[in-house]
Amino acid sequence: MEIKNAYLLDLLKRTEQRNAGEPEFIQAVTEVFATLEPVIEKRQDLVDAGVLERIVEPERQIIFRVPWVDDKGVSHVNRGFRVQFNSAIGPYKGGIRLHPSVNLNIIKFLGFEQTFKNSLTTLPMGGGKGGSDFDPKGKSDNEIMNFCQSFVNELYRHIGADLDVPAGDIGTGAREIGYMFGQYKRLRNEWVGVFTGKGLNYGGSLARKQATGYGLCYFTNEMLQANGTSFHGKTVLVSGSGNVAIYACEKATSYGAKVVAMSDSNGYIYDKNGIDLDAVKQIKEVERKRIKEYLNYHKDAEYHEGCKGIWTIPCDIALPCATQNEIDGESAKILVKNGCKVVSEGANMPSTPEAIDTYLSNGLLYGPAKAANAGGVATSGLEMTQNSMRLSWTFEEVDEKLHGIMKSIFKACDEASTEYGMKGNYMAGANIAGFLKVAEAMKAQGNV
Ligand code: NDP
Ligand code: 2IT
Repeated sequence: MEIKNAYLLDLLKRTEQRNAGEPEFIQAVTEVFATLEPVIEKRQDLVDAGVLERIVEPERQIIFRVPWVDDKGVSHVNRGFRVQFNSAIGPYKGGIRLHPSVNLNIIKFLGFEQTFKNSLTTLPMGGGKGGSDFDPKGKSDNEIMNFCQSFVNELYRHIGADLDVPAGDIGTGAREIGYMFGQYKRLRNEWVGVFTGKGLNYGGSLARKQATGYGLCYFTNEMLQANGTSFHGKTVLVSGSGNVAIYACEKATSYGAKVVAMSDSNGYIYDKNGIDLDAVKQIKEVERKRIKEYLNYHKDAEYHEGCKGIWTIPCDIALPCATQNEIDGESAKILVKNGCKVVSEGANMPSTPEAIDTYLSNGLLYGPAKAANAGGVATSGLEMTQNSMRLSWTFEEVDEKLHGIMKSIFKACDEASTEYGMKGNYMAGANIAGFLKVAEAMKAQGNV
C-alpha cells in the first residue's frame, strides 16, 4: 500500500503532524488514502470542497473524568471518551469500548472506520465511537454498575436518539448497555432508543447479539461464492471468544465448516474435533471465565499460552475476531505457508499493513473489517428503526434483513473495486464505496 498522489501525500503528512503519537489512527487513515487515489484523480470537485481535510478531523471529541467506588470503598478514576466523527449521513453511531488499552488514538481510529462502515450498511448512520480505559475483568456486577452509571452521568449530555446512539464493543455487552440505558433514562426522564444492544424485554432487537458474527459469515459466504468456493468442509480459525467470535463460530459451523481454534488474551485452544460452542458459551457468556477452562469439558483438546500462536494452526479460512493488529506480517506469512486462502475480519483493523500486503500479494480472498463486520451496526440500525416504530420484528425478520444488507455490502465492494480498476480488492472496494456516499453528502451540505 503505497501512496503516490501528491495531494494525498501532503494531506497525510499534515494529518500525521496534527495527530502526533496516534499510530492506530494514522494507520487507519493511511489505508483509506492508499485506496482512494483513483477516486481523487477523477473527483477534483471533492478535493475542492475540502472533503478529505474534513473527513479526517472528528466533528467533536469529548474527554471526561469517570470517578467510581469499588466494593471495598476505594475510589478510582478512569478516563471516558466519545468521538463524534461524522454526521453527514445520519446521527453519530458506534460502540463503547471498555479496555485498559483505550486512549484517544484508539477511539479515533475506531470512529474514523465506523464512518465508512456505517455508510456501507445502506442505513442512515454517521460515525462515532466511545469508551474508557476501565478494565471490566474481575469486577463485580455492582462495580460494573457503579462505573457505567458514572460514565453516563457525563455522557448523557452529549448523546440522544437523533444525535448519537452508542452500543457495545470490547468489554461492553448487554449487561453494561442495560446499566447505561437505565442511568440515561433516569437522568433525562424519557424512554428513547438512545443505546442499541439493549435487553430483549426493553427495546432490544432480536438477532443483535448474533449480528456481527453472523454478518461476518454472510459476507464471507458471498465472497467465497463469487470466487467459486464455499465454507463447506473448510477448516476455520476464529480468534477471540467474545460476542463476535462466538456467533462467527456458530454460523461458520452451520455453513458446514469446522472451527478448530478460539482464543482470549491469555491463550488459545485447539480442538481437532471441532469447537464445542456450548462449552465456550457456558465459559464465556455465563461464567465469564478464561478460555483455558475448555479443557475441563474436552480433555483431549490443547491449550497454549499466548494468543498469537493461533495463527500457526493450518487452516483454510482465518476469521480474526479479537482486536486491532492481532495478525502481523509474520503471522500472515505463516498462515499463507500453511495453506490459508481466506482472511475475513470480524474485529476492527485486526491486520497490520504488512499482513494485508501479504494477503494481497499471495492472492488470498480478503474481507476487510469495514465491510465484513458491518452486520453488528447494521442490526443496531434495525433496532433504532424498531424503537422509532414502537414495534419489534421476529428473529427471522431481522436475520433476513441482516442477510440482505451483507449481500448488498459485498456487491457494493465488488462493484467499486471493479469500477476503479482493482477487481477483487475488496478493501479498496469497501473504502471507495463507503467514502463516496459520505463525501457526496458532505459536499452537498456545504463547508460545515
Ligand atoms: P468482547 O469483549 O465480547 O470479546 C473480545 C474478545 O477479544 C475476547 O475474547 C478478548 O479476550 C479478546 N481480546 C480483546 N482484546 C484483546 C487483546 N488486546 N489481545 C488479545 N485478545 C483480545 O468484544 P467483541 O466480541 O464485541 O469485539 C471483538 C472485536 O470485534 C473488536 O475488535 C470489536 O471492535 C469488533 N466489533 C464488535 C462488534 C460488536 O457488535 N460487538 C461489531 C463490529 C466489530 P479477553 O477476554 O482475554 O480480553
Ligand atoms: O465496531 C462496531 O461496528 C461496533 N462495535 C458496533 C457498533 C454499533 O453501534 O452497533
